[in-house]
Amino acid sequence: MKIIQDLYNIHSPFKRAVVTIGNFDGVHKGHQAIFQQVIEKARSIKGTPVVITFEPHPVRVLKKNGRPPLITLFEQKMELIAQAGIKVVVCIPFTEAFAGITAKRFLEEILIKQIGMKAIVIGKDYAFGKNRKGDVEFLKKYADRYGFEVIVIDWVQAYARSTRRISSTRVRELVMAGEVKKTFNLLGRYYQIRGRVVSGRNRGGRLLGFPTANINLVDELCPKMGVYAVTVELGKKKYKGVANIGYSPTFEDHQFTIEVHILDFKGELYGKAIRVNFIRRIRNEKRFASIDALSKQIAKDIQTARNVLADFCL
Ligand code: RBF
Ligand code: MG
Repeated sequence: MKIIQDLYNIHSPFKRAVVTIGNFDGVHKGHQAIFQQVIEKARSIKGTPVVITFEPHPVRVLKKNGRPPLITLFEQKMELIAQAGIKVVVCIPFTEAFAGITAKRFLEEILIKQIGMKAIVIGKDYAFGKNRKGDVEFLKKYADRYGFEVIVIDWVQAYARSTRRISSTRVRELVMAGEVKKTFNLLGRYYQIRGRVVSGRNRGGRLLGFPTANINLVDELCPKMGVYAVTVELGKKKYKGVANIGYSPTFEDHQFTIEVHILDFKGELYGKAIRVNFIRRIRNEKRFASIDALSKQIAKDIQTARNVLADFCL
């Protein structure tokens, strides 16, 4: 998949571009369904499946204090879109100036001239451009003049109504409520965080007998505090693990940490890139009367995680 950063890097229109536009945070099943339509249409006209997305997320620009934690940061979002089978992603840097572009200019100058759009797939509620003028009705009005087809998707919504609306907001709610198991149905995968292993208090191994890798998160959605069964990815290798998110209230320093104990693992992790998939919530974080009591509980958590993950092929 080709990732094109900014519009000036498009040197010529794509061959019969079939386009969809959106933020696609989380690349959830609703997004995936839209991508499948784009790909199918592209196949039928021997064209190019193209996703147009924005970076940073528009709400971060439009709402001054709004920094909603993201479900997928840029790198993961691109990986997931590529996995879906999209061939080109155009990332438009979202600025206040860009937000002011009218739907008509966006259509004529960007979608038609630069991208070479021959079909567009959009959800029936979607709209782009200044004051959200670029909706389904708008697109249909210009379809003949500019020679493109409008494919409106409403069954994403229909499917969602029968279960519960699939939306990035719903995914965020579930993750923040610790309901990581349920996110699987919306994402088609488990919720993942990515980060680097940073140095912690060097207490886990020494004091408790369970060394942990501490992870720094930037801008990313963090599950509710507590203990989880997880899988861990280090480069190409996968492991089982238990994660603790919180302030370790048994101790006095009250620092927020996301830490993972990797099962059956020995080795140095500082500075390494790490990915953690949240499979099941095990319990709330608690304050223990003694370090020994905490150690015993962690040993039980590890057993719980082993049971939960017993059927997982890594
Ligand atoms: N610390 C607590 O104070 N309360 C807990 O309930 C707690 N549960 C944990 C569960 C697991 C599986 C792990 C790996 C750690 C847990 N911790 C908990 C954090 C522990 O205090 C921390 O790993 C060490 O203090 C090292 O930073
Ligand atoms: Mg640690």
